[in-house]
Amino acid sequence: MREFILGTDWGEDCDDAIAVRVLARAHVNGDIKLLGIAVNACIESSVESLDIFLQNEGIENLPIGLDRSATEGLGNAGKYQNDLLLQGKGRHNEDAEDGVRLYRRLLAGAKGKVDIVEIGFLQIVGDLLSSEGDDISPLSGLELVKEKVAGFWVMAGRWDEEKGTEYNFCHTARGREGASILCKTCPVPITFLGFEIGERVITGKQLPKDDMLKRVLCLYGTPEGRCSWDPLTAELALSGSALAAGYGEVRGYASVDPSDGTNSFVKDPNGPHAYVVAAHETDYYADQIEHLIDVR
Ligand SMILES: [Ca+2]
Repeated sequence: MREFILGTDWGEDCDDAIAVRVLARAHVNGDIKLLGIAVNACIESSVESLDIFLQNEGIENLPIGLDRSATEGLGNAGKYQNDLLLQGKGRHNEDAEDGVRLYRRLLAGAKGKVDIVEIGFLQIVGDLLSSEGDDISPLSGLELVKEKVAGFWVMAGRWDEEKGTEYNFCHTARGREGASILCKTCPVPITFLGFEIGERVITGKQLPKDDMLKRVLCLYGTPEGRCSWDPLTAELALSGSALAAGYGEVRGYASVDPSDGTNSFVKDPNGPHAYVVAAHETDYYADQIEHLIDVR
C-alpha cells in the first residue's frame, strides 16, 4: 500500500480542507496509508482544528507536526479554524511534534517509499532537505529523502508564464527559501500543479449543508465552491502520475528565486521536475473531486 505525508498551510484558504478530505477518505477506505500531516502556517487553533476535522473524517490520533515559527503573513488566517474548535476537542499546538522532526521520524520509520504531498509553504521541506543526522536517524535529510521518498507532489508555481508568481512560492520569506532549496537539491522527482490549473476548477458546491466541509467553505466565504488547487494536487498524487490523473506534463528543471519567489522552468524531457497541463475541460477535473469528497 502506498504511504503518504501531507504538508499544508491549514489556517488560510479552505481548499486545504477539501484536500485533507480527499486524502483522509483514501486512508479510511484502505486505499493508502496517511502517515501524518505537517502544518506549515501556525495560528493558535492550527493543530486542534485540524485534529477535530480529522476526527470528523474518522481518523483519530494521526501524527501532526507544526512549524511553530511560521507566523508570517497570516492576516487572513483562522476563518474556519476557530469555528471548528466549537465542534469538538482535539490536541493542541503544544502537543504537535516539530515539522522537520515529524518528516524525519515518519520517513526513517517507513518500510517502503513514501509520497509527499505539499499544498502550502515549503520551508519545512527546505529545512528537512538541509537537515543533518540526529537522534532519529544518522542520515541527512537529503539521504533520507533519497532513500525513502518516491516523489513530491506540489501545489505551487505558475507555469503558464515566464517568472510566474504564485502564493505558496512567494508569500513568506522562509517559504521562498524553502521552495528554492527544494527545486535545487531534491534528489527525487517533483510534479507541480500550478495556479493556472486549480484556478479554473471549482469544487465543493454539491456538499450537503450539514457536512463539516460545507461549513468550512461557507465560513471561508465560498459556499458555492472553491478553486481546487489543493484537492487536485492530492488527487494527482493518489493517481500516481500526470497521465493517470488526466493531465499532460512538461518535464525539465524548475527553479524558484529565493528573493521574490518567482518561478522559472527549463524544458528537458529527461528533467527531474514536471508541471501538469490540462488535457480535458474543467468539468472533468471537478467531477473527479466532487466524487471523492461527496457525502457517503
Ligand atoms: Ca494550501
